[in-house]
Amino acid sequence: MRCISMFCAFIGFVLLVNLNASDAIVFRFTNFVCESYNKSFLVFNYCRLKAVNRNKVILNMNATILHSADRITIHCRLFKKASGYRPWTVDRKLDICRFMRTGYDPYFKIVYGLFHDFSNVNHTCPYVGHQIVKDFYLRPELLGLLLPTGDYLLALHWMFGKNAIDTNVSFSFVEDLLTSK
Ligand SMILES: *[C@@H]1O[C@H](CO)[C@@H](O)[C@H](O)[C@H]1NC(C)=O
Ligand SMILES: *[C@@H]1O[C@H](CO)[C@@H](O)[C@H](O)[C@H]1NC(C)=O
Ligand SMILES: CC(=O)N[C@H]1CO[C@H](CO)[C@@H](O)[C@@H]1O
Repeated sequence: MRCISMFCAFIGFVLLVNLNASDAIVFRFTNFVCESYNKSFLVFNYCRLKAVNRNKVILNMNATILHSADRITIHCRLFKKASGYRPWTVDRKLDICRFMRTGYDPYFKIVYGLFHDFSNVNHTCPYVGHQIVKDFYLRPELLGLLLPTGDYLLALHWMFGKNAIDTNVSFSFVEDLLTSK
């Protein structure tokens, strides 16, 4: 009897973990805005989201860099929505060329880990030509349970030397063990 109830508890645990990793977590994009402040340097051909189903939204981006870029910094800020977006724990500046050589920043490694399979930016500097992010969606299993439930805005301000661009991505992350279909 004891073995059977332990077995049941184990199966229950496995079911809970599986449920937790799929149905019970909603992690999806809600908005995506791109802006280039110097269109002789970089143009966005498109930046868009597409809902595939209720829980899956894919992100596509195509930008063209017209002059080879080898000095790139990025300012990453994460905001959490609570009657307007409030700054939330992540506010970092990063040297992209150094990051692509050494992976030196553990936080940006998480962000990069989420999308590098979906993009052709997986190489060291310089960057020139079409920069593509294709059919990128958020996979909760890669983020673990680092974030509390909520709506977020990840504001990425890029400087290519003196040329600036902004890519702002909003997403929602909802962890709810009691959700049923
Ligand atoms: C825009 O970028 C081009 C190409 O890099 C550069 O020659 C030009 O000076 C930039 N314009 C401004 C206003 O910074
Ligand atoms: C990206 O946009 C450029 C310019 O419109 C186009 O030539 C290229 O084929 C596009 N690439 C993809 C993968 O959509
Ligand atoms: C810089 C970087 O992230 N390079 C990776 C590109 O993708 C290959 C294969 O997926 C990895 O092995 C590299 O580390």
